[in-house]
Amino acid sequence: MAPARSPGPDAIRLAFSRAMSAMYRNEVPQYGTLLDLVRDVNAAVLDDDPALSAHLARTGELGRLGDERHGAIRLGTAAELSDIRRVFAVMGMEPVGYYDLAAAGVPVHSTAFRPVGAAALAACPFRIFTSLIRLELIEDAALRAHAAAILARRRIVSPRLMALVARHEAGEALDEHDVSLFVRETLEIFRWHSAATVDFDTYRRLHAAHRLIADVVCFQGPHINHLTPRTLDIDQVQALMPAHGITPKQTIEGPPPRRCPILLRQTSFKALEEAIAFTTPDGATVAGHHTARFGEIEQRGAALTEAGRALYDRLLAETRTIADGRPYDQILRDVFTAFPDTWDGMRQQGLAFFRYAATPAGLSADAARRDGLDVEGLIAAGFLACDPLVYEDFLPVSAAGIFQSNLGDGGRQAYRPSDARAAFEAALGRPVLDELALYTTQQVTSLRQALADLGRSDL
Ligand code: OOG
Ligand code: NI
Repeated sequence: MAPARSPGPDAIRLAFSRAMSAMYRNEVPQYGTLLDLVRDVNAAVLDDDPALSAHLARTGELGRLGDERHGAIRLGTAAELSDIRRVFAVMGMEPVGYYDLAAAGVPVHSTAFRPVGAAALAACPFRIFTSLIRLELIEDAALRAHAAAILARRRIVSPRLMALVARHEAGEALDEHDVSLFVRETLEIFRWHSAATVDFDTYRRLHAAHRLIADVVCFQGPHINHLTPRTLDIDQVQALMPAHGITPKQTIEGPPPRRCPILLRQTSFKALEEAIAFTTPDGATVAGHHTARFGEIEQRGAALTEAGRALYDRLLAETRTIADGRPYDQILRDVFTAFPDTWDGMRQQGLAFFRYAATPAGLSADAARRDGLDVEGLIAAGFLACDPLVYEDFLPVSAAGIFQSNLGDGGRQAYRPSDARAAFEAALGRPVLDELALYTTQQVTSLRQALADLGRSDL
């Protein structure tokens, strides 16, 4: 008998990402509307801009665009974070980066689970922004203990799923049947539950401590709270949303619109007020409501180096201190004129990461013409091409803005700064990967290969 085919992590991730999208489309109709709008705008942009199309085809982004999305979940305990890390590992998703949102008044800290290699990213870049609630930030000790006790009772990952994960960890290949079970069981973790696991009074008290705490503690599991498609023109989608019955938040988070896009621009909208059934101590149910799920779109640009990121952070901070009566967008654009807006400028100043490749002209040129040129000389001569690496991660200030836009008033509180990263990594069961190191590796590997192709291993 021929051995059963074993889908690899990329195929499992793609299948899961599609299943998640289908489930969310069913649960949140506005998400479906948004997907259609984004697809139409992307098609129009590609039609109008052949240079952009060619660029995206060269970098592998065109092929993945229709399936590209990120989601977000919020977990309650260290054990949940560790279990989820093991489940996501089956799909080739690793924790990248540490985001301390408490600094921005939101009682969570987070990482992004995503694929890391160039081939895996091209196959399916599905990412999940994963937050762990920080109960230690609840001031009322009795309420804190109550919340911890409620969370200690729930299991978000089924024994069947953990058995599959354990087989994967033991080096066993999962066959088609195992994989479809894996996708089904994993999807269950993130499904919406319209019945709370607590009585209304507990919900109300936790809600008063912080809405996010109620969202995490009072339900059966960590429902997916948004799925975000990638658009090629966020300003256009934002402008078209109202005509499709969607009201976006007022400002787009992140950098201003630019000729050479950098990092990540995002905007969100409130999706639903959900009817919830709460229990009462005598077993009856009471009707209430809760808002948790929303919609979001993102536009991705180039990954920035440490220097580029420092410049971005400085300009963004400067923008936020100016209140001179002009609209925020205009101040943002003005302040960001200090950030070079050409690929050559950003490369020469070491602000963005690039992927390098030898060009056909470079490969066929005389060695005598290539020798003696440095990297910039090879680029100027047309022997070496480079494309910016797309930013695959998230931005803490933007994430705080996305959280807050869906929390209503009182979403921001003052928390004392702390070094919670070590506790987060201990809960996770491993350190998070450093995103700058990942981009550096991609850049260095591609440059080394390109120079070797040009016979210039001396550089
Ligand atoms: C996550 C908010 C952050 C993003 O895209 O920056 C986020 C959440 O609301 O759970 O998704
Ligand atoms: Ni998001």
